[in-house]
Amino acid sequence: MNYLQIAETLDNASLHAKAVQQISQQEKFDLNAAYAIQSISLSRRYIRGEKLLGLKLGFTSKAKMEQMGVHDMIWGRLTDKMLYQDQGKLVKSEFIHPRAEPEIAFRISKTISKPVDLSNAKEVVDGLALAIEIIDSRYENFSFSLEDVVADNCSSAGFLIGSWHSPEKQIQDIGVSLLLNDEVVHEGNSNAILGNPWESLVAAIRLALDNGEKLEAGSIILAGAATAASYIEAGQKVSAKADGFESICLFIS
Ligand code: OOG
Ligand code: MG
Repeated sequence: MNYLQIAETLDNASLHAKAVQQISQQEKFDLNAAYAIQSISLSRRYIRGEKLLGLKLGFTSKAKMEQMGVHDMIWGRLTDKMLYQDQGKLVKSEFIHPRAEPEIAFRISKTISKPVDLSNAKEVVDGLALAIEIIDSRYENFSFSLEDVVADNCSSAGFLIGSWHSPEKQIQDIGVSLLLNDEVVHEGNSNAILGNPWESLVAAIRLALDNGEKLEAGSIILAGAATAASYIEAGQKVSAKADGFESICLFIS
């Protein structure tokens, strides 16, 4: 299998907003190969000038696993090109078949050099925020195997972050929802994320350390959606709400 070629195919699919066939339908490959392809495709982005801003976890909730038919936690990378402003605009034609999902974001306070657990996770975080993630699988029909989606940087395509709050803010057991044109389309509870969204931070740090990925002050981690995702269309306003947080939104054109 030619990792370089597959990374190029996926990167081009994203650049030109044109879906490609699942890799797994052409060739068998394992998760190690998938993460290697992801890493190469990210190198192409870095060469074009994109900066790594942080990491995202995927399939940390049952709602997401069931929607996509995939049952293992995955991780991908977020770059500055993917970042949108709250109340900003997203041009749908720059994407293939984008979906939105509500997320919780952590901001790292200092360079991470060792794993954390639930008892000390807060010590490495200086901000918590509500976020929306835009996912856009580069595969036809938004369908993929676990290896396919990992190679495709876990469908990462965009994200926006609301205002940052103190790490003391409650993110456990809070209602989270996604709205299209101010109508709730998906509702969930933050504890759907690994039983406690802080577990996502613990897992992301472990994965980053295991994979030699740097987490420095200011890095952002998306915990994984607590609800299923919704397709978005031009003309829509997409918002996320969570108890205790100001709602955030994006306008699709
Ligand atoms: C993969 C990305 C999953 C999440 O929050 O679970 C993810 C996908 O659903 O295309 O971002
Ligand atoms: Mg997500």
